[in-house]
Amino acid sequence: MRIDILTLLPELLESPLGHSIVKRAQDKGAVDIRVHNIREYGKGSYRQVDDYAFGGGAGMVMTVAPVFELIKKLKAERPYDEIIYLTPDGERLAQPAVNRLSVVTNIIILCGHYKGVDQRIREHLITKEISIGDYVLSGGELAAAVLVDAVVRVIPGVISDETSALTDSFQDGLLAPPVYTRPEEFNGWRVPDVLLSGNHKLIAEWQEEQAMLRTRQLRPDLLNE
Ligand code: 6GU
Repeated sequence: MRIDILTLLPELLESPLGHSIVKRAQDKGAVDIRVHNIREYGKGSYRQVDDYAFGGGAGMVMTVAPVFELIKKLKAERPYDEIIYLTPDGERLAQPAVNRLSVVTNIIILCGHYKGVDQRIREHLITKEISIGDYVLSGGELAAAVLVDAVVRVIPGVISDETSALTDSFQDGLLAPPVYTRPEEFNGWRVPDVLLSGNHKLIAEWQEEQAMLRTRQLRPDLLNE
């Protein structure tokens, strides 16, 4: 899978893409992530990439031309399955959409800044608009890091223990059950006996029950869909 991220702040993406599972996935060749600085496609010697909004109002708006040129160049090199714009007014991200994106070949992710991008970019170039939740971030970069992390970890083969990503919270529509590790007792706090029993059938039943209990308690909305 190839992911091209278009941003005015490439530095913001360095650390999230350079560690842990996302880094290992790149090292393995499971994903090829390229970060492009939109400013390199800006106009004039100042490399201008934003301008005042027509009709007034607060804040600068990202201009069409630099984003257009960059997307045109990329599209000439390969076909893209989706060109995603990250914006608080997009469709709220959830696991099913993450899973679908993890099996496509090429995507572009556009990070907006300032007051957003000229509407004509959204109308003519973007195929999908995604939000990561009902709150406003200063720009799309942190949302891009979230989206890429979520997608990359479910690309088949990225997590070595094949079942690991499949047992995440949300993968079966439920929250994940609690987990424990050594020691069996700390400070008088004991690990549930069933997990030490060695009875795999009983353990699986307990985990299912706990997942259901947790979901009913913490996220009943997940059960009513
Ligand atoms: Cl994708 N972008 C911004 N700027 N804010 C957000 C968001 C995205 N998702 C939630 N808030």
